[in-house]
Amino acid sequence: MMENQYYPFVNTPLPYDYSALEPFIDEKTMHLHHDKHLQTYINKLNEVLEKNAWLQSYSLEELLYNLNQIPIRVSEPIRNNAGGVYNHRFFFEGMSDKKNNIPEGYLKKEMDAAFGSFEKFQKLFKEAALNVFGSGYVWMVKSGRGLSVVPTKNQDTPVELGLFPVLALDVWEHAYYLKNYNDRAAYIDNWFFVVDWKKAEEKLMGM
Ligand code: MN3
Repeated sequence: MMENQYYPFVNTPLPYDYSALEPFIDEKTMHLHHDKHLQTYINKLNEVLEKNAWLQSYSLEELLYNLNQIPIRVSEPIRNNAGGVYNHRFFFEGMSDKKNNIPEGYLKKEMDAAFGSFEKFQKLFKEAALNVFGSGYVWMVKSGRGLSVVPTKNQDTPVELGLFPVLALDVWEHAYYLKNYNDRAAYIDNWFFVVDWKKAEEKLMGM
């Protein structure tokens, strides 16, 4: 489970060293991404909640799940900034220095049922990631119909769609331009080497 689910939000440390994902994702990008980009979402989320104290008892996921019950003046900055915190934490937690591991056990069984094979999943996921226009994420999510691949725009989350996220890939340019410039395909290929499939299986099993 993610730590620090309630206001005031703090930038919890990465679950690995900044250089742990080298050579696939570089240390400088990880510093920028975690310490600058995620920190900004945390600061802005705290600012919104400071001015709207009635929302301070909501967890991060509750804020996102209940967006349509929050007045639009507040729900837009919540969508962007609570989403930015949730999505980045999910993305960072889904990677590890266990390079080149593959889905196993229950996760493999569910993925094979949904996509046919790991190779077919990778092809589908990569296509979806390349097709995100502008900024956003690609997710593997669980719903009543099993696993599927779903893109989201900006800092929108699958949580507000009632979907259960298992795996996230951040395809905002800030996630890769220092290393891969505008080559999103190279970034996606590199990311596959550092996906923590054990963590994805834990998410799937609700652990
Ligand atoms: Mn990002």
